[in-house]
Amino acid sequence: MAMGVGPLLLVFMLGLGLTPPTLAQDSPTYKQFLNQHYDPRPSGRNSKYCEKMMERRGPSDILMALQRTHPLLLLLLLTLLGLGLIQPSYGQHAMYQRFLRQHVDLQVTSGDDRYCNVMMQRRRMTIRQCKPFNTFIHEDIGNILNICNTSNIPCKNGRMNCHEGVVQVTDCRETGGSSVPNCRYRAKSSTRRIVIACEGNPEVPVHMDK
Ligand code: PAX
Repeated sequence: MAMGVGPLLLVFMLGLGLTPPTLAQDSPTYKQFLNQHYDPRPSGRNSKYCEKMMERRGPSDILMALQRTHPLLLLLLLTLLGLGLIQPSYGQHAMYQRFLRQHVDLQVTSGDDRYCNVMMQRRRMTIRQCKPFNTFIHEDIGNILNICNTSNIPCKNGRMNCHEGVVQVTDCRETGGSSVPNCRYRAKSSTRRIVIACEGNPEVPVHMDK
């Protein structure tokens, strides 16, 4: 049953030809490149798109940490993911982080016009344009997360992932005649009903609906 060298040589040549692309596709550098520079379906080419994508795809600590992680740890991570014991979602995590940045301030219980002027700038909502309206919630994060555990109600866009609760807030509304970089706001502090959209498992807030 002697096998000629021909077939072996063919397998060897195919291996040479096929292996590099496969390795390249698995390469963390290649994946990072795709994450940072590739978007097959852009939702727009304006500043809002850039801001959103930079937030979602910007330097990812998670990705970099993964690249340094030992393969066995990665295997463990994948096993846990497979078993459904952990369910992280990078996009969702970014949306939750954005919600915290834009809508949560535990430092105070109410704010005046000056508060809005400072906070809207500090929380990066006055970079390319003055965000017209924004609510800061002054409530423990546990209380805010608990709102996600209340019954589902319809959101403005018709989705059924909204929830309501009563919290202390400062609503910041842009005043007429204000413009970048001197965005000016009128504050209204109150204890009021808010509606937030939540996603994930466990559910976390990702959008302020009312
Ligand atoms: P957003 O930009 O509307 O939504 P905001 O707080 O910055 O929120 P991208 O990828 O950017 O499109 N979204 C949802 N995700 C999950 N589930 C539901 N139901 C849902 N609805 C929207 C942030 C992201 O959440 C997505 C949405 O597509 C975004 O993802 O309010 C305008 C802004 O004013 C704030 C909230 C809005 O900014 P609008 O036009 O909806 O009335 N705002 C509004 C506020 O701060 N306080 C308020 O009381 C109200 C009414």
